[in-house]
Amino acid sequence: MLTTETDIAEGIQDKYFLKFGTATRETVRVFRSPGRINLIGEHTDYNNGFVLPAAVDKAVYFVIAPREDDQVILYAADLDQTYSFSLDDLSKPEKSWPHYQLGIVEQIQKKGLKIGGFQAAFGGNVPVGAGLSSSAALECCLLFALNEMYGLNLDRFSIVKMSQKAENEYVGVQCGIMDQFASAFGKEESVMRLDCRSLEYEYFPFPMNDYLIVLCDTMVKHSLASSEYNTRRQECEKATAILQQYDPKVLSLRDATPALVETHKDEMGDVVYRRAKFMTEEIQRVQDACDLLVQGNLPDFGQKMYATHFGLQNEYEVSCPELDFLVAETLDDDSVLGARMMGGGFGGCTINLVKKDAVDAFEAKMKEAYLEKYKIDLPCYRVKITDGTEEVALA
Ligand code: GAF
Repeated sequence: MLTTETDIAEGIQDKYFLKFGTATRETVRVFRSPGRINLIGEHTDYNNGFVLPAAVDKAVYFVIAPREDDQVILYAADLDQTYSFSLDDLSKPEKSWPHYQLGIVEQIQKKGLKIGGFQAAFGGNVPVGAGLSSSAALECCLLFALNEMYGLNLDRFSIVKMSQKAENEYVGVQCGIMDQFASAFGKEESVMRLDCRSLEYEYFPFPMNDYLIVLCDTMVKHSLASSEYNTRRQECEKATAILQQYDPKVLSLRDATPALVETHKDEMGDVVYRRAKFMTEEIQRVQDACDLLVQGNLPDFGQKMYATHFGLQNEYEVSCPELDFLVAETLDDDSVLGARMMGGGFGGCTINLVKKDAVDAFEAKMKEAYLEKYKIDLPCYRVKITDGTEEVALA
């Protein structure tokens, strides 16, 4: 862990002892799960396609100890709020932050696995609602911790799948598998190409020697995000059903080509056609981008990122004016290799690949432009690629 990360984890541990006292000092343990970035391959996961994410040095931490009763006491250290429940009553509270933890406990019970009560303080530095997937980090972190504490014998694949199910079934967001996978399987200085159908994955070195990854946070948290997300899923399913009539091997858009989509354009209607066009191109783009990475061709890789953005903006329609503005601002900037909106869309961050020696000037320019246009002080995060979910040893 980096020094700043250790500081954050220690801060949460201090809050744990203030809240719960020091009686559990012998049994308390600390776990970390990172947020994620995604270089390319957006909305492809629920179409069984490819993604290219990485875990970053912004993470969620759980400081946790078992209890002898069946009570769960959760202390959200950053909010200074507590929520308690009993293991035999997982009803949904109005307050939304405990939904993730309740969802994890529900998945454990659905698998017929046994845990006892526990008490935990959690928090961290993943910006919430910024598209870095703080929710997946929260889910993976708690499940990983309970797996270690109660010897549940779950491997990382099960942790990923159960965390995704907690989000689908308890939280009610129909997300794909990318975020949980990236958080659990992250590797320092590497991006991972994940096949979201087979869950086969391959790491590609992504050392930040000459370039840095900078996230620019629009500070827009769009209320359309989850309803439009579900609509995009349905539109892709419609396209799949149409194409399947002509080629039974098309079980999802992963199995279709841009040429097949073009052939059946009229039957799909304009909206479904544009979604399917973007999706089949984007799935191919991830493969091409990985070839470019292997060749060390970052300039062309950056151009692929722009192509993804314009597809998400015009064909998939999940961007927003603030994201489009931030990407457009980089177009005539020689220090930027590539930029695009990242994650589900309708707000959150852009991801920018920026020449290292120009990062200060880049951030200053972006902040000035955003302030002038939207009267918002633009947060910029320089992220490092780190390992995935792990137990942390604090001094
Ligand atoms: C969100 C979802 F949670 C992911 O599964 C993925 O679909 C992403 O949006 C878009 O690529 O983060």
